[in-house]
Amino acid sequence: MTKTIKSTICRACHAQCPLLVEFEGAMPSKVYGDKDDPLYFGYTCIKGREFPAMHLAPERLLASQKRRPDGAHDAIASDLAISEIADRVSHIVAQHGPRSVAMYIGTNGACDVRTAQVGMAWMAALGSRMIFTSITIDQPGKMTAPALHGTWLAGAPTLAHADVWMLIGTNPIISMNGGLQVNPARALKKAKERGFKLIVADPRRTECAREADVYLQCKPGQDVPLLAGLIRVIIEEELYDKAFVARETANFQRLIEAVAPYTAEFVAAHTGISSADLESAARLYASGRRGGVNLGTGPNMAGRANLVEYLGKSLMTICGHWLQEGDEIGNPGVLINRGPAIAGTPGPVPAWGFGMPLRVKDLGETAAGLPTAALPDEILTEGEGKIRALFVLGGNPMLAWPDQIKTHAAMKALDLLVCIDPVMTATGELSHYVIAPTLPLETGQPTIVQEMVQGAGSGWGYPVPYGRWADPIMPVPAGADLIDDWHLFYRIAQAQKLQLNILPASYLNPMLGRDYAVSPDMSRVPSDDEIWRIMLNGSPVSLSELRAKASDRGVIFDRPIMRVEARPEDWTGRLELGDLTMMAELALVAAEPAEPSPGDFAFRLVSRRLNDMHNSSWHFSPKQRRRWGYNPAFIHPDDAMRLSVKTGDLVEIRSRRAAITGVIEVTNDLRPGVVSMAHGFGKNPGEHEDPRSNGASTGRLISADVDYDPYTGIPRMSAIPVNIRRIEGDGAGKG
Ligand SMILES: Nc1nc2c(c(=O)[nH]1)N[C@H]1C(S)=C(S)[C@@H](COP(=O)(O)OP(=O)(O)OC[C@H]3O[C@@H](n4cnc5c(=O)[nH]c(N)nc54)[C@H](O)[C@@H]3O)O[C@H]1N2
Ligand SMILES: Nc1nc2c(c(=O)[nH]1)N[C@H]1C(S)=C(S)[C@@H](COP(=O)(O)OP(=O)(O)OC[C@H]3O[C@@H](n4cnc5c(=O)[nH]c(N)nc54)[C@H](O)[C@@H]3O)O[C@H]1N2
Ligand code: SF4
Ligand SMILES: [Mo]
Repeated sequence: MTKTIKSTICRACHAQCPLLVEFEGAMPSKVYGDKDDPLYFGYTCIKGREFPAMHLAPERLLASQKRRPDGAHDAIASDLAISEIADRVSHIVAQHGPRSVAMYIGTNGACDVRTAQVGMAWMAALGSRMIFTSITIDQPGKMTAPALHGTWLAGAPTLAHADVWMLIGTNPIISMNGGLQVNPARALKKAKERGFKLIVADPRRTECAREADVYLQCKPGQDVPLLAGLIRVIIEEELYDKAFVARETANFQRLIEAVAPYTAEFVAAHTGISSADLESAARLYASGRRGGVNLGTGPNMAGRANLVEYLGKSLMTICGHWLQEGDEIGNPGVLINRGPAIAGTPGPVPAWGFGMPLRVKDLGETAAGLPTAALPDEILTEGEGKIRALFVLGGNPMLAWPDQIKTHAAMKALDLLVCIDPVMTATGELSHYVIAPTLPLETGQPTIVQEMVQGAGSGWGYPVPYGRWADPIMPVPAGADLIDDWHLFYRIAQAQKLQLNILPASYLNPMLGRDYAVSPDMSRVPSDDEIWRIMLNGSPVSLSELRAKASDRGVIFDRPIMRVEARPEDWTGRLELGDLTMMAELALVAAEPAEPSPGDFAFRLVSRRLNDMHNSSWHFSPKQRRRWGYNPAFIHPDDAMRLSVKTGDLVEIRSRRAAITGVIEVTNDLRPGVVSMAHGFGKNPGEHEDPRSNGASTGRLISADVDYDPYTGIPRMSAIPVNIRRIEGDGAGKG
């Protein structure tokens, strides 16, 4: 059989690594990285190498599904499904108004930018603002903190231009969570060769922690004391950038006073980090001329997302670690327009308290969007404005949203639940319709996702003007009835006689993108080429140029060099170091006791990612299951001894909310007293569960109603107090 090699981009996560796929006939036989790629240098992971095979997986839906009254699903022609859904939505809107229709954009909805943009255009045409995303159950502080602190327009240095970096509760070598660039292990090695220093704080000795110059194995849920302690040392030892603080910030004095209670003793008692280690981390961080701080899901989920990210930004600011006048901007933009590179900030903007209020828990719009953790309440609370229809774009609420029990009740209460998903998921099982989509390697795509994430933190996005287009390399399976995800919303709009106005993805700020929005001729569905032209309308490099120059391999485009400009003399914006809400929260934490009272739950369950799995996606891949098809409950050997358990044993993990069955994995990497588990596993409540085959839902242990953030609604999803006890038997049974 003839062998052909095709080049494409992986989209099993947001990192968009180049893949070379060998085909024997129609079957992908081998997948590897492209060593000659000028930025990724051949990097791939097992999820990416399995990605082409997933397109042909027997579990994949080849037709859309409609739920029968008995709960089972039958195949339905996509044309019919779309017209039935359009009718049901029109009926719901006629009876209850547009607000009764909501949309949830999950990780794969966000990665397929066309679906998110067309979906949002349809919601706007319908008149509903009820758009939710995974950001508010992920790292909401990434959006709220820059609002409270002010965004530095020049941005942060990339890894290549920094001397020092701090990672707190994030492990980008595995997660690609940003900061260390694409091919993070290589980028880190190169930086270390020229003397770059790394500080890592995590209760788990992660892949990044192994590379750290200073590693702090902190207690989970204590990042506020840790960060406040670091800031206090830097201020007390006068290691901060006095000129920058004087020139560019406001209310430094408030910060000085607010961190004063975070003495070395206080920090040691709360975080388990000695004063010597705290000081060496603070001194090392402040010694750099340019640096970055990245916080990940750990600290954002452990109770104080806004404050930890705010302190992370403040730490960078007092050290003057942002890019300064004359510094070169690594990536002036290829598919995304970068804002002006000015050494200044417009100052803080509201992080909440604007836009559309929710009906529940006094929550509303925030800089991170609407609070997803409160969406079940919006569905379950009777009265005007109740949400009755939900569209899920490449997400899986049943295995992702906190408080699985409440989410289950909400999903069952909907008049219409539609998800677009290539497989029958836990959420799909409860859906009235599951729309079966084409997959990324069957349609063309550019490297827009990895470029889009640039706003999320220091070192995120591409460090250089890299771009790539990938043509489809696999045919849609023969006999399948699939649609490109975005067609669903476009065709519902057609059926409802709505005119769409589609914003491009080339502007991160929708206000700036407005001028490039396109109102297509609704009498027909745009072609693939047309929709990408709409997405890239106004982009620095056009779709035609991208295709012409970068179809086989990624290219570093020859873009004019961009340097940070001085701000005008009369500029008034300042970085806010003393936001009053954040200062009040610092005072609250300073009054918290270090140890939980006796009788409290003995362990803290922390979140983590597994190398071989991405959230709840593609868990059936035999290669990705090689090590674990489930989500092990990692604990320290001392804890295993105390609980009389060994690797492979079953335990009950009980929180105040519920209990799940976990499979023990003993590891030296964890801090004692901590149990570490990935999310996205298990089944719906009440279904037959086998912990050794499907794992368990950590979301079931979470309550959305206690210990939640008063602005973004995110409840405690890491550092959850739990108890663990050994159980006998195979652990299979009703969840
Ligand atoms: N307890 C706990 N809960 C958590 C977290 C945690 O750490 N702990 N993490 C949170 C975080 S960070 C996030 S982002 C959310 C994730 O929240 P979600 O995005 O809701 O969940 P995923 O599991 O990523 O769902 C992805 C879905 O996309 C489908 N899919 C895969 N490929 C494609 C495709 O090409 N097209 C389409 N249409 N669908 C596709 C998959 O089958 C899967 O059903 O979960 C959050 N929940
Ligand atoms: N392989 C793989 N990659 C992924 C994903 C995946 O499921 N698998 N998911 C993707 C998604 S949706 C996201 S949002 C990103 C997330 O990316 P990251 O945030 O980098 O996720 P993790 O690798 O879990 O790193 C979080 C770390 O926080 C630590 N931690 C937990 N609680 C605390 C705490 O209270 N304080 C501190 N300091 N640390 C704590 C955990 O031990 C863990 O090492 O990863 C993405 N990439
Ligand atoms: S890191 Fe993400 S994009 Fe890269 S190969 Fe793995 S799954 Fe694919
Ligand atoms: Mo996430």
